Amino acid sequence: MNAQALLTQLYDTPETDILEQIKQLKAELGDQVLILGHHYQREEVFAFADVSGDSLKLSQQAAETSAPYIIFCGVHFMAETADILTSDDQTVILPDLAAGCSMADMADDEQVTRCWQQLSEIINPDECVTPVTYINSTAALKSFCGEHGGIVCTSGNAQKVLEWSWGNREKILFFPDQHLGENTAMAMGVPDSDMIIWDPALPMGGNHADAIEKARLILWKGFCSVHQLFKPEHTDTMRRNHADIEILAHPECSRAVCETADFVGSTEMIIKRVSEAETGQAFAIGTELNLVNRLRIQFPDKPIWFLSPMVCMCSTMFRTDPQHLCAALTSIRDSRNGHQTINNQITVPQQQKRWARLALERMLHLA
Ligand code: CIZ
Repeated sequence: MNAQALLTQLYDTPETDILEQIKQLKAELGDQVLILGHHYQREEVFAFADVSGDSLKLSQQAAETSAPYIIFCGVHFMAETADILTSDDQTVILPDLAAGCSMADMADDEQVTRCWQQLSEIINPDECVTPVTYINSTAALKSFCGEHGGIVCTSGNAQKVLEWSWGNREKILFFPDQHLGENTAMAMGVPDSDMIIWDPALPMGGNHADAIEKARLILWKGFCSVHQLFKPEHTDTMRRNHADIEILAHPECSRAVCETADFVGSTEMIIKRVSEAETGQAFAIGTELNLVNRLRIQFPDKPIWFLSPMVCMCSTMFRTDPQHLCAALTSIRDSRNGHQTINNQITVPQQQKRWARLALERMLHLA
């Protein structure tokens, strides 16, 4: 049966049966398959993850596993990262190919190469700029960083990566998320006067030559469409309505929001902060809704609110549903039985893999 026909059939099957099929397929395939689940995944899928975590933890896991098949319940850049870090005889599968990341799409290879060329009209970027890409980026950009002496970062290690980068060269070009770069630099005490924004739609990113010469941090104008929905007013409302509430914000939120928060950190750091708090401590959390809902269930003794009154759910993370996970497992089983080829395999071209792996390995060594 082809992939589309299988999915159509699965959507006509009651969800309880699908969950049972996933359980059986997992048992049948055993250690041939490793399921990685990002914190932002919906509960029904997250429950089947062999390992769950943020992209840093999951990429470390991908680098270490010897399982021949890895199903990445996450988005496209995460599966690409897993393919870069695994060996050529391991197969990485993204259950729904439409699970992308709008932020990752805000910087492409052509735009970053153009930026590098424009910078070279003023400075010598290969001598004085470390390119740093957030892990939420395409393999092509990770490859760009590897080739130009740069590195990858996640929200869990951005400060370490910036320290490493400034240790090597005097300037950093940080893409695609302005906010992670800006919030991390602020926390490190970097003054505003050392940062400029690079708008890829404008010549020279919208900057004068003297500003580029002076800048230590060049921030790409990109953002997460979920985290940008949190506003400082949401913090004000929470503080007005709940005494002693702690506001936790993800560093992809705007600087204005992070400045109102008690704590800014990655998903792993947010989970740790909540788990280590005293019973009764209340929190309002500014990050993806699936994670906040999971924390509510895990810590019923700690009142937890979602920071925004609106629903801010990552629609692309939400795409991976039990039907797609079941189809991915079925495709592995059938291909092992010689009945069909694997569906939705993610394969990064070899010429990108080499440099992208170097940029990722630089990061993993720091961790
Ligand atoms: O690093 C990640 O996985 C992302 C996208 C966010 C976080 O803080 O975990």
